[in-house]
Amino acid sequence: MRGRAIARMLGAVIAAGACGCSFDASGVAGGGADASITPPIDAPQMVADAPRPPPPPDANLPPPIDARPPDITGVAHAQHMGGGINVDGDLSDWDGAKWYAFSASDPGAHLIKKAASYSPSVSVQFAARWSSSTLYFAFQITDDQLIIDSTALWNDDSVEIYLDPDNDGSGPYATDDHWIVFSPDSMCGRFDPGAAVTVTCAAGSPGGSNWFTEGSVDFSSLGISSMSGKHLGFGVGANDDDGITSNGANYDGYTAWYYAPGPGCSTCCPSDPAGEEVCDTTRPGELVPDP
Ligand SMILES: [Ca+2]
Ligand SMILES: [Ca+2]
Ligand SMILES: [Ca+2]
Ligand SMILES: [Ca+2]
Repeated sequence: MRGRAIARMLGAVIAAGACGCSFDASGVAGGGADASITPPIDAPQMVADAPRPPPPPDANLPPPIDARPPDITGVAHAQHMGGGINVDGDLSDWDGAKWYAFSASDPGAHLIKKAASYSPSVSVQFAARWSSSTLYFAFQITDDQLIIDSTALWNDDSVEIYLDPDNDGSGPYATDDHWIVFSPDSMCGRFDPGAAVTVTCAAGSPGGSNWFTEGSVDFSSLGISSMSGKHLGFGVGANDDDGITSNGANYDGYTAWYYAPGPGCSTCCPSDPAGEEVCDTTRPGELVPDP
């Protein structure tokens, strides 16, 4: 189940609504290889760039913010919003946000299919903002079938984020690295082995099988004091349950907004040789602040 052991499943799910709950989760456990998973197809390829000489050292410059150079194709900008966002399932306070989009049917999408017969059929728009104390995220999901019938949030229609606050991209999840899932029924939870995070969420639907949600994560629970000057390791994924696998017991397709090419961490995801952002921090992109 692409690195997601059942041991993670319970206990870390909270009913959200803007409750500001803090919660903990059981640790990540490895599992046996899942032969039913089709390897990712057409992982995006880096375009080689001509090597450039490093700039001369400048004693007046601050040290690099992080160890990993930003990749323009994997960088999302979070806009500053002094008054913050009201996490109430009403996206009107996201007017003017900078939205990013990805789809399971994008050419070259990093797509993992749990069900061999899965037809790529989910697309996501997301945006991020930050205030003096909080990171906010909003998601708008277009889907052909909305399915919520499992205990584990990722086995239903859901979206998820990956946060590596110190952006070291070191591979295995450390205590500060987080995998947070948001569901269409205003549930959200963290399923990484690290320290607890404070997360809230509230979802809604414009009709049909489409849905949206917004959520918040407190800086203090991420070990940061501000987004100013920060580059966070950051990724977004979407789980699409279309009722195929075990009549909806499992997700049917997963796709990521950005999946860093390269060998990844060979030992981070024992149940998924390809490596996944839920267990390998070398895969996500970055979240950077707009002033
Ligand atoms: Ca709102
Ligand atoms: Ca679908
Ligand atoms: Ca399900
Ligand atoms: Ca679905």
